[in-house]
Amino acid sequence: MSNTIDNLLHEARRFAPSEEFAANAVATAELYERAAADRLGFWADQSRDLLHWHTPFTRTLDWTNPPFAKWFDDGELNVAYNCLDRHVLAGNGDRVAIHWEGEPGDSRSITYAELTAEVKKAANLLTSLGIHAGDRVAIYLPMIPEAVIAMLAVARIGAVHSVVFGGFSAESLRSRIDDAEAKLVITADGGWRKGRVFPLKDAVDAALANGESTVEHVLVVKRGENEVAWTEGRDLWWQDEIALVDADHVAKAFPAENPLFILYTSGTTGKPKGILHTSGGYLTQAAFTHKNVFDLHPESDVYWCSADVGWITGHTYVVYGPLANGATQVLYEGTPETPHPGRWWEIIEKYKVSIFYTAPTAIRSFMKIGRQHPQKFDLSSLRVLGSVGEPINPEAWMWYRDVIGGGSTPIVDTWWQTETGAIMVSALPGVTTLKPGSAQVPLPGISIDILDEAGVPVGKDQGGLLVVTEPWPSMLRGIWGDPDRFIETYWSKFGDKYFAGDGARYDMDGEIWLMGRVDDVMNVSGHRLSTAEIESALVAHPLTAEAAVVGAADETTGQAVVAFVIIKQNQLETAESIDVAAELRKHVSQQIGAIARPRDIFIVTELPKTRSGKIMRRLLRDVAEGREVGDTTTLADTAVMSSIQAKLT
Ligand code: 6R9
Repeated sequence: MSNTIDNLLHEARRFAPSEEFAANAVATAELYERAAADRLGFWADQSRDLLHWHTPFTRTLDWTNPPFAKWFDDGELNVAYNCLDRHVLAGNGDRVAIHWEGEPGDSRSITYAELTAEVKKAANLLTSLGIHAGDRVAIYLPMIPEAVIAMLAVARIGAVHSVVFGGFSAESLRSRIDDAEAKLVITADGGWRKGRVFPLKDAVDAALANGESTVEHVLVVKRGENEVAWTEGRDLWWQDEIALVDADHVAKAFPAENPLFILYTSGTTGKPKGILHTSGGYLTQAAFTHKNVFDLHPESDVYWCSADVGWITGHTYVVYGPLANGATQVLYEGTPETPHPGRWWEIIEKYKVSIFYTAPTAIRSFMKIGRQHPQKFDLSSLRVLGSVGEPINPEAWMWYRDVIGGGSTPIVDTWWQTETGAIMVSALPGVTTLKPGSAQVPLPGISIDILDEAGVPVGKDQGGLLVVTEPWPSMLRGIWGDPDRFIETYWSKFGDKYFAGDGARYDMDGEIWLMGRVDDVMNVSGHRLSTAEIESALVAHPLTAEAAVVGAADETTGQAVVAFVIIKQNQLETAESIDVAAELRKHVSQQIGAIARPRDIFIVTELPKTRSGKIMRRLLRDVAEGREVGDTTTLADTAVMSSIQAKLT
C-alpha cells in the first residue's frame, strides 16, 4: 500500500495560519499542553467553563465498567437551559439565534429570548401530552425552526428525542418508532424541497397504519399547507396547541448521564443501530469543539452548517454546539440549487456568513457546475470553512479555499462519527498549519491511534485501523436496547480501544489521513488500495467532476478496481472526441501506479448517494459485479440506479 498512496500523502501544499488570524484565534497551542498534562482535568475545566451546572460535578469519569462510560455523573444540568435561558439571563436575549431561510424565500429571524419563549411553551405542551423524563419522542420534520424548538423542548423536560431524517420512508420511520417505543411523533404537513412541497404527515400516517404502535399522539406543524388526512384524538396541530399552553416553564436539572437522544445510523448489517447519547459529556464536547474548531466569536460571527438536523452533524453543529455557545446561525430549509444554482452563496451574502461547514460531496457538485455561480455573490464575509462526512480530496479542498474562501480562509477537515458525538480529529484554525486532504491531528483531550490487524500501533508512513484509545466525553453510551451489539461492533476487535471502522494512515509528519471505511478498502493482487485514493486521483483529472470507485470480484486479481465517473459539464465536448476511459486509466497509472489502474471505467451522469451525501458504493459494487442491485431505499434519489444501469447496457 505504501507506494500506492504517494499521490495523497506526498501532498506538498501547506498553509500556515496568518499572523492576524492567529492573534485573534479562540484556540491556542496551549490547549494541547493542558490536555496532555491532565486529560481528565482538562475536560472537567472545559465542562465548567462552557456549561452551567445546576449541581456541580465532583467526578469527571467513571470507567469502572468499560465500555460503559459515565462522565461528570454526580453533576446535574439542563441541556436546554444551557442552550437558551442562560444566554438571555446573561443579557444576550436580543442576539439572533437563528436566521431561518425557507426554500420558497420566506424568512424569519429568531432571537435567543424568542427561542427560549418558544421552547418553554413547547415543553409545557409536551408535558400536557403526558411526556415525562425518559420517554422517547420521534421527530420527523423539515429544516424549519420548529425542528430545533422540538428537540430542545424534549431535552428541557428530560425526555429523549429520536430525530428521523425527513427523507426516510414510512417504513424506516416505523422501524425507528418501534425500536425506541416512541410515545409521540412530531411532524409537519409537508416541507419545501426542490420547489415542491413534500408530504411528511402522509408518511407518518402510513408508518402508523399497520398494527398497534406505542404512539399516542401526532403533533403536526403547519408548514407545507398541503392537504392531510386526520385521525381524531391522535392528531393535533402544533400551532393550535401551542397557543393554549402556559408561557412559563422552569427548567429542572437532570443527572449528567440522563439520555438526551437516540440517533439511528446504518451499520454493516441491515438493521440500523440506535446510537445513544447522554447529556453532560455530550454537551461539553459539542460546545468545546464548536467553539475551538470553528474559531467561534459569538458576538460577531454568523455561522452556517448546511447539515440536516436528521444527521448527527445537524444535532451537534446545528442545535447543541452553536446554541450552547450562544452563536448566531443560519438555518436553511431547501436544496442548494433551488431556485437557482447559486442559492447557498446568495444566503452567505445575505446574512454575511463568516463560518461555513459543509460536506465534500456538496463541494464537488459545485465544482461540477462551475465557479461562475459562487462568483456572482459577495462571499468576503467568510473566514473559516469546515468539511465533514468523508475524506476531502486535495483538489476539492483547494477549490473550496480558492473559490469559496477567497484563497485565504483556513479549512478544517473534521473527522468524527454519529458514535463519537462530536469532532475528534481536526486542525485548529490559528494553530495548525493546514495540509489539503488530511484531517491532521486529534483534538486536545482526544486520544487516537492507528493499529495494525494485530492491534500494534503503526508508525509514520504506515496505515492501519483508526481507534480511540481513551474514553471521551461525547462518546456513545450504547446502542439502544442492544448492549451486546454495542460491545461486539466497537469493542471486541481491540479490547478496551474503540474501533471506528475507518482505515487511516500516518504521513511522514505523523499526521492522520482517513482512507475510507475499512469495508471500502480493496485488495487487488495482494495490494491494499483505498477507494478514496483512486477517487482523488480521478477527480484531479481536468475532465472529471466526480468519481466513485469500488472493488469488484475478479478471477485473477481477487478484486479489481471499477470506477464510475461523471464528466464536467464544460468538458463534455472534449470527452466526446477522445477515449475517456483510456485517458483516465493512464492518468491513474501516472498518479498512483499501474496497480491502481481501473479495470473498468463507466461514464455516468449521476452517482447513488444517501440523503447525507455519502456515495453508496455497495450498490455500485452490485452493478460492477453484474448482480441484481440491492436495497436502494436509503438513496436520496432512487431513480439513479436505473439510470446508471441503462447507461451500461
Ligand atoms: C460526522 C459524520 C461517519 C463516517 C466515518 C468516516 C466518514 C466523516 C470524515 C470522514 C474522512 C472526514 N467521515 N468525516 N472520513 N474524513 N473528515 O459524518 O458521521 O454519518 O456517522 O459517518 O463518515 O468514514 O466513519 P456519520
